[in-house]
Amino acid sequence: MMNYTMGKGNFTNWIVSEVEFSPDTLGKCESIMYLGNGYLGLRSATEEAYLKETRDLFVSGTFNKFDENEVTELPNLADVTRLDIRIDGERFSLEFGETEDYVRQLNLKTAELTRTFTWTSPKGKTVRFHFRRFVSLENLHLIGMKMDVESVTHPVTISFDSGINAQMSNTGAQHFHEGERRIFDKRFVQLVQTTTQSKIDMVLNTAHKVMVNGVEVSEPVMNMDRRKVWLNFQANLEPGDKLEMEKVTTVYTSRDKEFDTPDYDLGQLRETSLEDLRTSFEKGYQFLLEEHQDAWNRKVWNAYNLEVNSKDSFDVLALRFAMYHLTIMTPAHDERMGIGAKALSGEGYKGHSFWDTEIFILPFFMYSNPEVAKSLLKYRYLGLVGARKKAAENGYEGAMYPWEAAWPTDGEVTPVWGAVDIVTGEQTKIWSGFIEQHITADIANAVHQYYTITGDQEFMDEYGYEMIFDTATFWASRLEWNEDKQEYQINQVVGPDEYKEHVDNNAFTNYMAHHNMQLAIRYADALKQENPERYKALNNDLNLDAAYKNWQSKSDKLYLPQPREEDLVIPQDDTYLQLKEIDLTKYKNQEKVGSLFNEYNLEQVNQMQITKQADVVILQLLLEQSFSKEVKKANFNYYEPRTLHDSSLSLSTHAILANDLGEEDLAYSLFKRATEIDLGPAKFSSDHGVHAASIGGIWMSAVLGFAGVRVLDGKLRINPKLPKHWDDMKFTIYWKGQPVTLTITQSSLTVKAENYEIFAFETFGNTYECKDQLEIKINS
Ligand code: IFM
Repeated sequence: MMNYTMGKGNFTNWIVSEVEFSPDTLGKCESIMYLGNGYLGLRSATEEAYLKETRDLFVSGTFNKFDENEVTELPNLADVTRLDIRIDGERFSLEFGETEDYVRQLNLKTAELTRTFTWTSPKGKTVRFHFRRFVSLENLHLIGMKMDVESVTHPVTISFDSGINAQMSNTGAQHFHEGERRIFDKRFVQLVQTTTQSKIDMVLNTAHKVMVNGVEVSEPVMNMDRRKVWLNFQANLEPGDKLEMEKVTTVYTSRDKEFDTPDYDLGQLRETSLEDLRTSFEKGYQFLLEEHQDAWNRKVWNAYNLEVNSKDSFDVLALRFAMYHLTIMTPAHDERMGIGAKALSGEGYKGHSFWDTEIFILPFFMYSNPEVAKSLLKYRYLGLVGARKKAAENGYEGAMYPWEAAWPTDGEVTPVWGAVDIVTGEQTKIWSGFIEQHITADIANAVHQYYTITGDQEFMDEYGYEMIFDTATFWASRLEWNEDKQEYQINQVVGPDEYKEHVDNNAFTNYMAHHNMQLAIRYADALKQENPERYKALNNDLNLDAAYKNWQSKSDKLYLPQPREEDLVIPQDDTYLQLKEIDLTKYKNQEKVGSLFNEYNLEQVNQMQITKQADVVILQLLLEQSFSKEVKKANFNYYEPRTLHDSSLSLSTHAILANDLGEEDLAYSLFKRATEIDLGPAKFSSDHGVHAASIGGIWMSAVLGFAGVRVLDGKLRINPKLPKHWDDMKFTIYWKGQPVTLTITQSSLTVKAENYEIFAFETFGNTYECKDQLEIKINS
């Protein structure tokens, strides 16, 4: 059971707590309380093992393909968190005996996980446990753990096994060769393993310090087994005695930038990682934790100074939860890596990146930490290799981005088979990898957004233009000419609404493809004028002169579904509005997403006006200038009742649109639902990992939604409309490189140019110039 209000004093609204243990709902806290730093992701499984646990440790970018018939995935590394504890010979488990005062907490501010409780064994011996853990933001390779045990009622003998356990898998798929184990100086345990196909070496080192009442206990018993190396410690405790165990681990891989070089040497990797462990171990848990906490303050909380005063403190916690997760999910250290749809918190979606990054996560970084946004876009630039491969394989030109991406050069990695078809009993085919193509335009749009917000010309020259041009070339080759209608169309696709497969002219896809080609035309025109040398070079590589003619002639004739005359509704695709309708009440009120599939299979759902997630509605957010307020309202009102929000990407989009449309109460309630996707009380929704995009959506709902921050026609626009529950909010965004602090109340907007550089913005139709600080009255 969750509790959200246990944080007191400096930690008010910083603490997520679990106050009752249940061995049947382990996935929830394992995921939402996971620890990481963008390099490592450590799922928060309990120290003692349970049947339904999922114990995962990932290193970003270390993809491996288990066999020919499976797609590449992030392998689950050896585990260092499990402790097999015995009290007077009885196995410690919360499934036996009695537990009191159980609290597990993730402190978002310090990024430390703690767990405390008093346990009385079946034989009546009471001990008090206190576990602590962090994954360092200061040293990305480092994991710190601590266990304190106090005997309360009886003299007891405590024994525990701890080490490195590589008897792990990704739900059965074993990604590593057996490897090599070694214990140095009876203390420093090392495991070296190599992935089976990508041949990435991983080195884990761990060391323990075990003390009773401050005195280190004698040498442990050393053990090795197949894929496992561990130490056994034993100590006698009188009532009041305290055992303290510190365990420090380092993780390095041959994919780390500094080792992924032509003169790579495994010996050097082992040496460096062991040396790091020896040095870190000397510092001790508390010192390492303080270094880590300083890093969180410096890099995160002082940098992302988002403050909200809400009558409902859960809102504040949820925004902090979002920023915590946005930090730990992002491999900011390496532009060869993207963000997984389940972050680094679970095996769901195999660590693959989707459009989730560009549409739902990048806005946070573009406005709050543009350097990280750049790194994430460079990942897509490196992905041009895979995108060109995919285009060529499908008979197209240019760059066709994979629906699911792993290592940048891999190309398409979407699995082909999915969940059970409840009618046929067969596996459902996943069509997204073949025909969910809008991601290509989503990425081009993100490049454009990044450039508009940051003005980063160097990025455009080196990477951005090429991405926008070659994606436009893909679309030009993808369009199909309809002779009868004398127009281009895009047929046989899946749009954002994945409940409609093989549709023609999905509005989102057509508009975004058109936008992609128009961007290419605009940028090519500008580049010819402003940097003819660069244009010439790109023209040589990409045959731009010919491509330009294609973009122009074809985009002009691309069919863009228009609002119907009678009700202004834009057809989601050519057939949607003619499909039958069913009563969706029970699915709209469902406890668990996807309940529709208990009664229908996808083929049947394909024939009904049921939308999985924002489709036309998200189009109206991304290309908002293309649609009038009346059209937006009509489409929101038409599609929302038909949308089940069965994808976590849906609610935040609807919250933002609802706020734009003046439906403030609805907007706030949709925002609340979005904040609860992972953080809320639902027990199983995060089992396979957190919903990275929805977490980005929480931030978007606040900043793009309630604060009304947008880029329109290349200009900054700020139309705030705070929920009634919020007294004020304050945050800093970067506009063209300058930090700009916005303070918003129910009746005013204050804009402060932190570097005193003059800039213009628009608020409710008026243009302002600010070079210092400006306060504007707004109507509440
Ligand atoms: O990218 C999303 C998609 O839009 C809906 N299904 C889940 C994917 C990963 O989050």
